[in-house]
Amino acid sequence: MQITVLAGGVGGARFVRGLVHALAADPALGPDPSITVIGNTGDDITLVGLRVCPDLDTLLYTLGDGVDEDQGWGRAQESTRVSGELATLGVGPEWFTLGDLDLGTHLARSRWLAQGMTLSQVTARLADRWGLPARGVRLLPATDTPIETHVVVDDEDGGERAIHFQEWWVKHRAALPVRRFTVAGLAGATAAPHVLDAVRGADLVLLPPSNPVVSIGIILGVPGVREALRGTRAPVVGVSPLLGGRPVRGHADACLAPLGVEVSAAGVAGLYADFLDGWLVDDADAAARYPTGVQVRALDLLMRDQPGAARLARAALDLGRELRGTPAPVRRA
Ligand code: FO1
Repeated sequence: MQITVLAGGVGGARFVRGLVHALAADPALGPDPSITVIGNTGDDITLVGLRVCPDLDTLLYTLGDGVDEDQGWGRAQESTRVSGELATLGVGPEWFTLGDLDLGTHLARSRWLAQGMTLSQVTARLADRWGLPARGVRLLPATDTPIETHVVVDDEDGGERAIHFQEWWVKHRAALPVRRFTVAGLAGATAAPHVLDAVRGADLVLLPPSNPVVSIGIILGVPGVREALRGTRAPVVGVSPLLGGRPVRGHADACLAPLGVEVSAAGVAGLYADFLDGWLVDDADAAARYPTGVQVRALDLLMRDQPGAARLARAALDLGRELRGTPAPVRRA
């Protein structure tokens, strides 16, 4: 069973880990399941001369059991001696902390890129280091073309200026009103190798509760991806990132409002309506109106812990089976 997931950020990584656990615990869900994760790269930023890929690294560390569980990003047992020295030297933004172990990832990635490797090749090496293939997981960047999400905000004298997404997200905690998002490099980007095939040839496509604008939205903006989703024979099942009009985590609300999209599970489903087949929402949002043709299932949407993430992943797998016309496996009590 080929499952393809479009993911970014902490919620997406936790959902994918739940999916890995659900499939391992329940072989009836699909023979030799293989998961291809298409990771968002719009968050990427160059800092102190190093290429940092926050969403890819969050997926690597989470799926490789090396993530700082409380933060949801960065390495467990991390130290910040180097960033402390950089701060003393007045180098690099103080609002974005690069841990010592995390710097190892960025140094290796930057070195390999400088030697001419593509981001896909670099990501495959990092995935090997984190044992992803042994878990049946292939991690692909959405594109090997460098892209960056920038946020256009008001400047002091009534004009506007663009800041990097990470500055808006981390330094300003998404509190600066957004005029619009722009993604440098996206229009001319090429989907990374195997990305379009992973969508077209999937038995099931899943959209975890990642940010619909700056994570999933960026992946959808890579030329060819949206068309592949519209054309795939696989059911496309998504999980709402909003519960009762609020994001479970992060700032999806601050991203949707500037787009004029209703900040609700229904509003996000509307963003995906041209390819979405199934939509998991919280019980609190069960009564809302959803796009016609989308099968909606309500449940407790919160992933409180890893078993909770596996439960949510199982619900998505079950809805996918239902949509494909095969009954959900009879689960042991
Ligand atoms: N998030 C923060 O709130 N503060 C940080 O200093 C920070 C550093 C950081 C370093 C590496 C990395 O991969 C992620 C980091 N993040 C930090 C999280 C990051 O901003 C978000 O996880 C994603 O970009 C949003 O999906």
